[in-house]
Amino acid sequence: MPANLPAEAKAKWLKVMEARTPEEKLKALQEFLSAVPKHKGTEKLVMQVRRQIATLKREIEIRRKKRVGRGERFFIEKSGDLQVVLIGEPNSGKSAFFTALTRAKSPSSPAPFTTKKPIPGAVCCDGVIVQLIDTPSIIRGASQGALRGNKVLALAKNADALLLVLDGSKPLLEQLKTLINELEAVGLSIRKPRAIVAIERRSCGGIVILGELENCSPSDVCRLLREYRIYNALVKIEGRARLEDIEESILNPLSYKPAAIIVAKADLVSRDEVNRLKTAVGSIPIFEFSLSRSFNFEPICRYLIRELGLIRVYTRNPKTGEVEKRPVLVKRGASVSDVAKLIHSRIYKSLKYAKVWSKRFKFNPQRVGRDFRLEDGDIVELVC
Ligand SMILES: Nc1nc2c(ncn2[C@@H]2O[C@H](COP(=O)(O)OP(=O)(O)OP(=O)(O)O)[C@@H](O)[C@H]2O)c(=O)[nH]1
Ligand SMILES: [Mg+2]
Repeated sequence: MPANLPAEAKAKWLKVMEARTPEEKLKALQEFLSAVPKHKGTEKLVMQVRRQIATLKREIEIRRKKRVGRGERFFIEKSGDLQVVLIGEPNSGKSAFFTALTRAKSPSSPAPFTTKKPIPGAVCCDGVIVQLIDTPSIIRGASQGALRGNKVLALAKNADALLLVLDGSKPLLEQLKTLINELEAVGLSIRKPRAIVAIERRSCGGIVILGELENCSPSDVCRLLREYRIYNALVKIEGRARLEDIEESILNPLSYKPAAIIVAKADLVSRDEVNRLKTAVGSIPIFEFSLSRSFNFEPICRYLIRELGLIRVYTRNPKTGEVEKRPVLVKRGASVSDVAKLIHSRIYKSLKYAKVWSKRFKFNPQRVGRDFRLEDGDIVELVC
């Protein structure tokens, strides 16, 4: 223990030593770290504590996964094009929202915890079928298993996207904070990171970096990884990563889960509350829902598709000229042959060219080759 630490930090260190469970120890270490002054003299200590925190988080996550595996299963098999899970505190209005949008029924009542199990339903938007899942409510401590919240969070992890349902009759930011904290505790972030960094540890081969760096060099990254005793790894970067993004992915690896916010019971919400929420969430969209008004799901669907990096491509039958109402969802940047591969291996193999109808063309259709990159909303006729 360095002698020059302030008394507050020393007292917090005692708490670390007294901690009995990994969760207590993690909390105590985090509090200790925030009490340590950050300067050259404490650099090593800070690094060491951060490493301990990262290891503990990994251990807790492994134990939590084992716990989730026990007892009744909440898992719901994916169907349709996207699986979207509702997450919210008790009585926030999830089931009322779910029942208004889908043909499935999920009882809604003034008593909290009415929903006991996840319930799937479906919504169709522009031909895209979204599987919506109503869930039991979560409370603070859900990630630690409170009221089986860990199972609901496991559903969130498996989903393609989330809708965070906030009760419009209650303070909105507090609810959002609880939901974000619980999601982050299981490794999910609803904020789009500047860069997505994945570090795959390997047994040999040194450090290999795939992707772009900003304000740092590959040797800075290697030095940083060595400080965390990572000598062999594949570092995959989507976007442009700074050194702090790489460090964050070691200390607190969060995976991005696209999400939108639903302010339910909008008939009871205060405009000030909504404005405060808008300022706080930045680019995450907010939609207001009330049982007394109709609701359009399409803007949500379009937003989630975009955030997931997908595009909708509609196929046209060459014989009948009919355009399929259900689009094929493919990764942004997909080519004509990627779509052909999804439809049938025979079509993929014998594909000669395609005709494409697109908003970006002056004249439609245009004849294009296999490698032509498609865009959202394009209509494609595959010619074999
Ligand atoms: N005024 C108003 N009340 C609503 C609205 N939507 C839901 N409620 C009421 O809010 C209460 C809770 O709604 P639920 O849909 O059951 O909420 P939940 O999030 O599913 O709650 P649990 O599953 O019990 O945790 C019910 O009494 C609903 O009638 C709304 O738009 N306006
Ligand atoms: Mg419910």
